[in-house]
Amino acid sequence: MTDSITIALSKGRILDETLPLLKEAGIELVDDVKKSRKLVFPTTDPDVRVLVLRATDVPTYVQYGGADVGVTGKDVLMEHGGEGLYEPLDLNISRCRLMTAGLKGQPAPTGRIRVATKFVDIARRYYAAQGRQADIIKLYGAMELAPILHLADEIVDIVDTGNTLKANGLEARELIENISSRLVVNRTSMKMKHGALNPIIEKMSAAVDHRRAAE
Ligand code: PRT
Ligand code: MG
Repeated sequence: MTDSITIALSKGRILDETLPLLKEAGIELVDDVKKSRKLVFPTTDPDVRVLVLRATDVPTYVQYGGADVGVTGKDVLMEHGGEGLYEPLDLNISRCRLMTAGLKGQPAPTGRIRVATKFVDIARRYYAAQGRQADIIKLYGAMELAPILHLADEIVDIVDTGNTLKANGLEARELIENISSRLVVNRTSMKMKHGALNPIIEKMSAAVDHRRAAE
């Protein structure tokens, strides 16, 4: 029992890119995740099971040992803080950028500004490090609306192609961080289940390298 492994995956876009990597590490889900309402999935390895969670809950599950290993975005990890977690592997998937953005052609006013975001801690740290005064407004989605409706001067959000910003009359301003999904491991599991975890980490790492080489 000690060496059975629970892996917490992020549902949504990250899941689609994680499953092939896991497969290359020899772990395949028995059921079709997309069609199932299950939260816990058995795999082709009887000692490995998979949880499919909201991305923001993955670091929490791994931190408290509800899962030994997890996959989630660096943005989510930065906002969580990463306590109790090792981050041994950059999976190089679901890449995007965490940026500030605002109305096109209208730079933020000098002095105290309002910033709308779901990344409250990241935004607070970023503006403080810039020496700019910012009141952070927490939103859970559709951040692009905030500048349009004068709720905020800027937003902090994920940008990939930039199409969403453009479609809403916004433009990206400053890069806060380049983002990709990461493998995270519970600190205690890393010590106690080293024998079972190491081959998984190594095989996933090899799969990532193999893909990088093909890029
Ligand atoms: O719905 P929920 O609140 O749970 O989260 P979510 O919808 O953000 O989850 P999901 O499944 O989209 O995955 C989120 C994770 O994927 C993030 O934590 C990132 O690590 C990663 N990721 C990669 C992205 C994107 N690319 C991305 N483009 N997350 C979100 N977007 C969104 C962005 O928020 C914006 O609305 O796509 C839009 C921007 O895309 P472009 O191409 O128009 O610039
Ligand atoms: Mg979504």
